[in-house]
Amino acid sequence: MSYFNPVEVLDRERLEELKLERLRNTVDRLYQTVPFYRKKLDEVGYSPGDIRSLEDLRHLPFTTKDDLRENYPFGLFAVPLRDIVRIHASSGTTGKPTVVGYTSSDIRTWADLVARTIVAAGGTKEDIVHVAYGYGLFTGGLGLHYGAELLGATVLPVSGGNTKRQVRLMVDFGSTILCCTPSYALNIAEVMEEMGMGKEDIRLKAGIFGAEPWSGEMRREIEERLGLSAHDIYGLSEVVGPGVSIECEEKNGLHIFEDCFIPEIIDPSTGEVLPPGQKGELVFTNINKEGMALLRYRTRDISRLIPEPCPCGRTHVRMERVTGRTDDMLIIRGVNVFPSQVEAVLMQIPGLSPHYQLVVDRVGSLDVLEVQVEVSPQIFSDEIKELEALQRRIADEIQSYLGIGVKVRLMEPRSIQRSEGKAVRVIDKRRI
Ligand code: DLL
Repeated sequence: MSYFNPVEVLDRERLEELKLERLRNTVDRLYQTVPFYRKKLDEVGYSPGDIRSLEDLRHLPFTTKDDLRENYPFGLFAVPLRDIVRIHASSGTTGKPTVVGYTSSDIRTWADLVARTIVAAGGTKEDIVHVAYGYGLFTGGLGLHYGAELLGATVLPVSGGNTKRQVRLMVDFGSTILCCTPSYALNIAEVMEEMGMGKEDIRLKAGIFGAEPWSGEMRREIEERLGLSAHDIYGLSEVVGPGVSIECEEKNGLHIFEDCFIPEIIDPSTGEVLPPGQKGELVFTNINKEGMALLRYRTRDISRLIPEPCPCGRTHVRMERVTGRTDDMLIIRGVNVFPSQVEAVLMQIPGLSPHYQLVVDRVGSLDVLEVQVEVSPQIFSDEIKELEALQRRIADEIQSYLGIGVKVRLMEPRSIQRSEGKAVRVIDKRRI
């Protein structure tokens, strides 16, 4: 196994010491420098020096997205603005964007984290890293860019969109690592095939895909069509951006870089910390960030921690891939459904394409879920009878796996909008 930073294989005892020291420093510094945190910490009776063990973390207050919005734009920064060298923001579909600031040392730490992820995916300085995440306020493009440069790889800062050009560059320049959302990776595969090319025409060996949930079935489809090994990368702008965690070659959970972030899993309804291995909401505390460090940030992402050691040799704890968020869980007539669960069912049925959308509506007082999925061109030219049989099969399988009745609509090939960044999987008409 190769790794980028020896801290990735630090023995657990020393890692725990490092975490405790950094946690202490962070909390004391925030208490001194961020009025929002001083107030919150005063409310729980905290005084500097109170953190004696990592267990004490659970007595500290949570931070939420609303806290970031209420302190818009720079209220949570822990250093003067003159020390901030970069600002990113996540657009969010409602309300004000959430804003994050980085000092130059934060930018170096972040690049180091991302370099670790590229190495975990098998990358070296010999690679040509094709960055098709969006550049801009979104952290994906610049995040991967700085990490790949620090590693010493050759970076292609293509950004998202203009998919034919992506394919041409990939062929002409011989890109070996593709970084983009999994839905965009499929879009690229599709356009490449339409241009009359296949995986034998490109040199991709690995993909670093994240920023949205995706299923294991989707991974197999991307790996097959692009001829690469796909790695899941996780992160969120509030905490740093991409580089919070990554799948190693074992592809059995994502290593969280604990020298920078302390993860917890809580029960989203009570806020209680759950025992190791249980599923719940992921919470992160920044312990190695100057510009803006968050205490117990509630991500709304659902996962569980995998405490068992990983055969790859990295000592940092793993998290299970994020399959949904507490706020994109659909409740259909009382049953909890995540789009990724529907995706997993759809992708096991031959003749369907991986392009789908879920439309939720309320008819009278009843929630109705319509699953719209594209069929392959061969299926599309089949007899009506066969299409109806396929429709019934999809509805039956969703009923038996997820326990809900759905309406299924088979869509013409290429009729569902393709993603260039984060895919829109759900259209919820109930709120409109
Ligand atoms: O999406 C950062 C990122 C960029 C991660 C590139 C990976 C690659 P935000 O725009 O702030 O930041 O969105 C963060 O996206 O809370 C999750 O809900 C979701 N998300 C990110 N990575 C994954 C993943 C970037 N691998 C939000 N699997 C997070 C599932 C993911 N969901």
